Amino acid sequence: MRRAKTQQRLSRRQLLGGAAAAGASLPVLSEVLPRRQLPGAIAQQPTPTAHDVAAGAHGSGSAMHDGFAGTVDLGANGFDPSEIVRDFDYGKTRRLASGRTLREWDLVAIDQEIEIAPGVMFPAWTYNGRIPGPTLRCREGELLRINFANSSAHPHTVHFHGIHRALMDGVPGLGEGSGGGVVGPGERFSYEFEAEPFGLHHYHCHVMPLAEHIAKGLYGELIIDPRQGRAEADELVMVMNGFDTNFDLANEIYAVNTIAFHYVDRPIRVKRDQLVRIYLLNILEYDQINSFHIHANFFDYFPTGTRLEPAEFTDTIVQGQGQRGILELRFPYTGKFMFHAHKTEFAELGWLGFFEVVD
Ligand SMILES: [Cu+2]
Repeated sequence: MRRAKTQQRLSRRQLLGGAAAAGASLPVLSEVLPRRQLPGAIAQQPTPTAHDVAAGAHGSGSAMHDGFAGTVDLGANGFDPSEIVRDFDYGKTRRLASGRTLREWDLVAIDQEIEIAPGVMFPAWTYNGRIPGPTLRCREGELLRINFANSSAHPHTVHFHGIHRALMDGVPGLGEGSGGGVVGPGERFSYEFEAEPFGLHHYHCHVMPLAEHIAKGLYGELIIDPRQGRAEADELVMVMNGFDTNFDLANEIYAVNTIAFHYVDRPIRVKRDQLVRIYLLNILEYDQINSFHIHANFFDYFPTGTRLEPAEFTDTIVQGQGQRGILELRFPYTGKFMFHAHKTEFAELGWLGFFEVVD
């Protein structure tokens, strides 16, 4: 088992090494172009993995901005990363007798197959039929209630990052006697806690084996806005993730918001000089780090979004799993600007996109 995994990882390194050498003569944007060289390298591999299939699926296209050949059937998936990137779910609110706001959402765990790169299917587990799950958004100090229903064939929970009682932690063994803990197939549980502290948080399933329950797709962002709010901006959600398509405990496909190279094919359009705010989360399983790099620009970085003053002004940040932060930037020039993991292996396997800056 371990040997097979090592071999597959080795073959992936070999693939990338050969590809990089083959792409060395390319003049610009060579970080994308080496993928074009992969089919030749794949021919030498004895046992094609799903990654090989994905890599081989793209042809020798002339443009550097089509990622893989072919397109993903977003309609069949039931979600579109171009919509997810600006989709904030404010739930339903009502005013309690105390004067406080109660904000409520429904989350359902569902087993479903999704296409993560052209022709590459993945047997996913989702919250509300999408990966990442809905970006839950609220304001500091509100009372939050998340009504979770498990429609999957497997036990799940929702574990929120934040400050709350143990019963509301979504962890197996904590609260089964009170209806909490593991939520079995067909069961329900409502998580209730106060929105604190303000910042960018997230939620994910916490059932064992934990790596599998996260890697299958059960995660999403939770944004708690500060009481005073933040400056008006074009706000974007980016969840850095990946997929282990051959179940060897290593990822074959990487992405931001699930679909490999999606924002290469469909760049994120933003306005010149407008403030852009990115809510960035790394939920990637199996790899130790992930990163975000913007070309031809710099951003203010607010780790976890829990302070209103930026901690750094940079063009590259690194996040371990579960780390997240808010990025703020403006684009002074029109044109296309690349963003990608500066873990370049991930960029070559799907975690790469473009902003298109317009007047
Ligand atoms: Cu789970």
